[in-house]
Amino acid sequence: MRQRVLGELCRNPGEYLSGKELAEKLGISRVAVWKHIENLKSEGYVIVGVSGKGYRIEETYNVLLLERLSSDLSTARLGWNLQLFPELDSTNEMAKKLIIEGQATEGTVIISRQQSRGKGRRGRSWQSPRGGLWFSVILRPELALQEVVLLPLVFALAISRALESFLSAGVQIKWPNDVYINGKKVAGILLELSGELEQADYLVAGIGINVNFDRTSLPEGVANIATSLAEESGNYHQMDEILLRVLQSIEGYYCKFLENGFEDIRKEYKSRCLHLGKMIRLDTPRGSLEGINVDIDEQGNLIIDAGDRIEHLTTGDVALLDGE
Ligand code: BT5
Repeated sequence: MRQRVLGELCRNPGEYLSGKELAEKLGISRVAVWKHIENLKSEGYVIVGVSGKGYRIEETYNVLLLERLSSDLSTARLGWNLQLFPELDSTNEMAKKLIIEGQATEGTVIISRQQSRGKGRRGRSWQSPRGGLWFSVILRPELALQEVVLLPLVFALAISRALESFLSAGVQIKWPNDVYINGKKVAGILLELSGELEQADYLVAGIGINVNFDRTSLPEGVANIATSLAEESGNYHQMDEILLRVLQSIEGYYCKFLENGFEDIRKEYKSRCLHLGKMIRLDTPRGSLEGINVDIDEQGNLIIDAGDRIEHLTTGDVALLDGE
């Protein structure tokens, strides 16, 4: 019902709807309307109530309406089951819980308006305030592990393509799966698996996109390296449009990858890498390596020419060296 209250308010942006009108439209009591509005406000929706006039919603760009999303979604595999939560610790954790409980199916998408313990890779944390798009897609591809590890690269490419349609700036990738605009991180991906190593059972692709908040609202260390779509484009973006575009793009590249493998999209992936041909340092759990990033190979490894040797590296964090 709360989604229906939101729907009515969003249908008349900038206008007041009285409690009586809302009650009549929704077939519930005025007290029930009031309670739903109070709950929505506590979830962070900006609803202004003026006595004698009624209720008006602001910041409609941050509202996700499941009914509208489902009817506008043109994907075949992903997003047919959309679940929206006001707050979760982590959408990936919720997705994994569904998998353990046997309630998971490929294409289920878990979205949360904010996360209290958003996760990055290798135990790092992901800041997830309201105004961002935080979601996880449950997948069940028949892929061997060496192919699964390519999926974050595939998704990074898909997300960068989708976001580019909302901006005049180019969207780049920092290997393996960070999405950048103007040298700052706008989106990240965390892929987690459940099942046997040989054949992953379910995969959870967690995706975080900074959409409508100012990076200065993030903690200092993160604010310096992050950006958001709103900041880069100078205007707020309708959250559901971004989600639809990103899901469509992910599905497109995912299907392409399942059919033809990574080789088919490697060139496009490389063309977006902000460090290709540049001097970089790769920080890995086993130490750091400096050199020129000369290529990305068919297995998705980063190839570094360290001067005295060529290395193919499977994991790590890329840093551009000064002057690059
Ligand atoms: C990532 O990790 O980039 C993966 C982020 C995945 C987040 C999504 S949100 C939905 C789903 N549910 C989850 O719990 N997670 C996924 P990594 O490459 O390790 O980057 C983490 C680092 O990025 C942190 O150590 C910070 O330096 C920085 N960071 C944290 N929050 C950020 C933000 N909102 N925007 C940009 N950078 C951020």
